[in-house]
Amino acid sequence: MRQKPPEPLGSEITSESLYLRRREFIKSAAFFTGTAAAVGAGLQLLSNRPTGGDGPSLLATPGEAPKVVRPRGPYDTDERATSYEDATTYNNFYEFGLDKGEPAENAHTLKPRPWTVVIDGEVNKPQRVDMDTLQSWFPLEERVYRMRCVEAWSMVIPWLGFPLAGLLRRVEPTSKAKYVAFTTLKDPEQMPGQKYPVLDWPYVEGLRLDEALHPLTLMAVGMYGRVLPNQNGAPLRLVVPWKYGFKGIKSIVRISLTEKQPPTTWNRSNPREYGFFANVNPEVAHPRWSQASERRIGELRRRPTLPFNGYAEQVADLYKGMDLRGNF
Ligand SMILES: Nc1nc2c(c(=O)[nH]1)N[C@H]1C(S)=C(S)[C@@H](COP(=O)(O)O)O[C@H]1N2
Ligand SMILES: [Mo]
Repeated sequence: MRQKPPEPLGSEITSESLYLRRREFIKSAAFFTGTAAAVGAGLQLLSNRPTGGDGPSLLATPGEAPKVVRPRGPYDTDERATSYEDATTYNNFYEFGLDKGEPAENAHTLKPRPWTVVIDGEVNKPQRVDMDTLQSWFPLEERVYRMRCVEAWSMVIPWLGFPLAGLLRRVEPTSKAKYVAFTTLKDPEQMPGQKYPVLDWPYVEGLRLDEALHPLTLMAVGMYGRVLPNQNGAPLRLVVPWKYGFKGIKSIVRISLTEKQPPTTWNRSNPREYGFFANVNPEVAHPRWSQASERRIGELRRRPTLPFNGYAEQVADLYKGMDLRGNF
């Protein structure tokens, strides 16, 4: 008998009983067989890893000048980047398990190449494109962004990617296009967590078209100068730095322009707790915890959470006249 799925997205102040029920679920459902062995092997691999990661470098292809742009201003920050180790071993990617360490242990089953991305819906030029071709259309930019999870922890991550706006302009949205819908791969063989009804699979997310066209909105293919690790959403993931981390959908296979607001996974799972907009807002508490402060991974003291995660100057205008409490 399959047990009831656990509560969605626990906070860091998840109650002990909830924590235990989650463990129980994982054990009873044999969520991942052979996990213990995999943990041992994974740790050994990690300890042999040079600092800065083990992925192929995107920055230094021999014989080729790196085509990486590093824009400044809001696309950069003086804040210290989270360590590569933390950013790649403390993850949310429920397709590979519910605990923070599980994606790093389990995501080796994901095959990020070959990979096809479909771009369709309200566009003049629908595409079905190979990932390498898609990536070749744009110069890579390095952008150092804060990332604030709805669970009240945060990181600073140097991403490599290109603005979503460039991709959207290339496919020419029609006048009917008002939203952009994103879909993660659905393949329980590659993503074993999809064998369990923890969430409605595949994971889906969405943005209003003006949010998607905002210059801060990034399609990431790498981080820390390297190819994106599987657990961070290889080969293509969304990064929207002024919104809670769950908007940053991983391992994308489809981007559809739509007339109507598309469903989003966490909103579907618990509409009282997770809205469509999910803009970082210290004044609007999650029903189970405050959003006024956060724990920066790698730091001891909590720090205050900033409106729009510190990007208010760039994005507040998108929401002029909107009630940000109702539209949380
Ligand atoms: N497909 C998919 N995308 C996802 C998630 C997920 O479970 N599945 N988790 C989200 C959440 S809650 C967060 S905080 C970020 C975490 O990204 P990171 O692991 O690279 O830090 O990914 C987001 N994207
Ligand atoms: Mo999150």
